[in-house]
Amino acid sequence: MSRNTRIAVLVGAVVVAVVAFVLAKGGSTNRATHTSGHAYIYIIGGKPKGGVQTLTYNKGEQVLFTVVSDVADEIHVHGFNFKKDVSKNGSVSFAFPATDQGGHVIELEHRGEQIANLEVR
Ligand SMILES: [Cu+2]
Repeated sequence: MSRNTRIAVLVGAVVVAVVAFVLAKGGSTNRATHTSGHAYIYIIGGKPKGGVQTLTYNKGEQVLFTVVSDVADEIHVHGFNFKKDVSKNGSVSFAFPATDQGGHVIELEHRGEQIANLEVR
């Protein structure tokens, strides 16, 4: 290898490492996104598995999601202001038309824990 080739290989390796780092970092900070259809939110120890995911629906679509929880609480869909109780190790489903555009917090009401973000666009 010539000196220039060696430098090129080194630079290439650094670029690959930086890109891998940025992708890995982006992967951990970006929230999981679910677009349309039936979404599932799993609550483990009172926290959403995999972090707070964003459920994205187009205006006019049917919002449909199920919360499976290992703790008893009340599920509150802000904005739409729907509330349903979930029992320990139970599940509850919500189905309603996506009428209100914008971001709406879904939370475990009693814990004040956000479990998802409902995005209507
Ligand atoms: Cu609330």
